[in-house]
Amino acid sequence: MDLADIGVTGLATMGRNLARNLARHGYAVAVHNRTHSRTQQLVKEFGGEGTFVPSEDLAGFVASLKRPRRAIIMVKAGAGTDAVIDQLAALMEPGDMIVDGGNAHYADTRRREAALRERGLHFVGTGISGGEEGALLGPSIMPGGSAESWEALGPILQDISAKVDGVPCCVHVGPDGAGHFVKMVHNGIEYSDMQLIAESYDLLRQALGVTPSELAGVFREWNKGDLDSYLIEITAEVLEQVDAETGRPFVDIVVDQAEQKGTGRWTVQSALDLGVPVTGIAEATFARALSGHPEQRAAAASLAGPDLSGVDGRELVEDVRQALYASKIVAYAQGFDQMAAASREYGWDLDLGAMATIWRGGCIIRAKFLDRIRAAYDADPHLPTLLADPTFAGALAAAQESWRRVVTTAVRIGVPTPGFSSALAYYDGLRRDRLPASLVQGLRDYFGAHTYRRVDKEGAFHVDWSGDRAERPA
Ligand code: NBP
Repeated sequence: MDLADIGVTGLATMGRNLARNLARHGYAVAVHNRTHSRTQQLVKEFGGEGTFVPSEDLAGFVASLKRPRRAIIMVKAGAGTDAVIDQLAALMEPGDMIVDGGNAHYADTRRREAALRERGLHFVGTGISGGEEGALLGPSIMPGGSAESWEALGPILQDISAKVDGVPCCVHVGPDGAGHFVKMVHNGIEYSDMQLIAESYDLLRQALGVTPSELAGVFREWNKGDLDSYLIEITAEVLEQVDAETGRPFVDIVVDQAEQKGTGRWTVQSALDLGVPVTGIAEATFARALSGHPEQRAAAASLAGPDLSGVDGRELVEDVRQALYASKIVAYAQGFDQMAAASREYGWDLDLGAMATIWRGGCIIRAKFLDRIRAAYDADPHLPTLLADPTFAGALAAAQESWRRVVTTAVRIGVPTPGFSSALAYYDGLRRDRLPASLVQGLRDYFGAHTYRRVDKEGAFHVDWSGDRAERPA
């Protein structure tokens, strides 16, 4: 039997397309799936695209791989992944590599990497973005794991990844769980991007009374400027779609309850642990949660609201464009802060500019905008916040009047825009000279003797609030 260069186990949508991508690039690909019919189907339908080496069981799959072995797992994240890792690890030898390309939680990846390292195996938790089409035509790939495994896997992964200006959308992100962490934040930012787009659509439709297909034209126009991105492009397509059965706009026949698979929630949970305010991602996650409570929405439907009329539509479209761009800058700044914080916490030494580079193609948040983020980190790799980069600071300055008008209008006519509002609050919070956190500290010292620091001298202090109210060093 010919030995395969690399293997894929788990041949549902993603695994099958990844295997085909590898085969189309000239690699001999070992293929396996728990239910063998999927493997047979793949070879039957796409066998002509390259060299596939099918196996009915995992032992055969492992035996068909060249040493050191490279096996990619593409199964449903969770217990299934642990089961497959255990079975593979039992069949492998020191130096072999197990790649998990599913959407695993980075903490699971850290645990799995440490356990397999003990056994001399490389475990490479890898973020893969781009959905079904990306997996086949070139995804953005975010591998973690050891430097040694990157040497053996990097060239193959870069080969099958998306390319922008000839640059592969794949770098070695960092050790252990770094790849899955970065993929998680990517997905969190994706939530935020979509929420901001949805708010733009909703506000313009409610305020101006325009049709979805008219708004498709607005998004198409926006896609020619600063907002040029995959998500804006497909927003125009979705808004233009008409339901064949009813003749109504497609967006009006879709149940308005957004689902989530959990990566947005993970991003927010991790941000809470790291102490990083990712308000854009949190609001997007909560907005989906709010939409998913029909019983509460029905009960609240008759609550009082303001009059929708009286909106001056002349400037609103451009104002919303500016608000969308400014809020997007904030969302990305927050996501990049979260990656920087995790990098410090886990010792990953993440190259933030490189993360922007590998998201430029293949993935869902691909956008021209990412070139500007990369340039910002090229200019200053230790930038404390993306908002401080001169290009972004200038864009925010240019947008802020529009942004404020949009939030004011939304509040006045009762259209919820949690993404725009929270992004503006973050912007205003970060730029403040003095924050009311000083009062919070005073209250904490009053009721809990939590102490405070002074602006004019070193040390911690406490006021004897229930006694003479004199300050004493703590
Ligand atoms: P699914 O997430 O739907 O998983 C189905 C695959 O998992 C099938 O091959 C199934 O085998 C296998 N599997 C399960 Br379920 N439990 C198993 C077990 N205990 N042992 C062995 N195999 C098991 O597939 P997908 O949509 O192709 O996604 C694969 C991974 O890629 C997931 O982690 C997903 O989160 C991630 N991902 C998906 C996308 C996307 O756009 N869909 C994008 C990026 C990442 P069977 O055929 O025998 O049931």
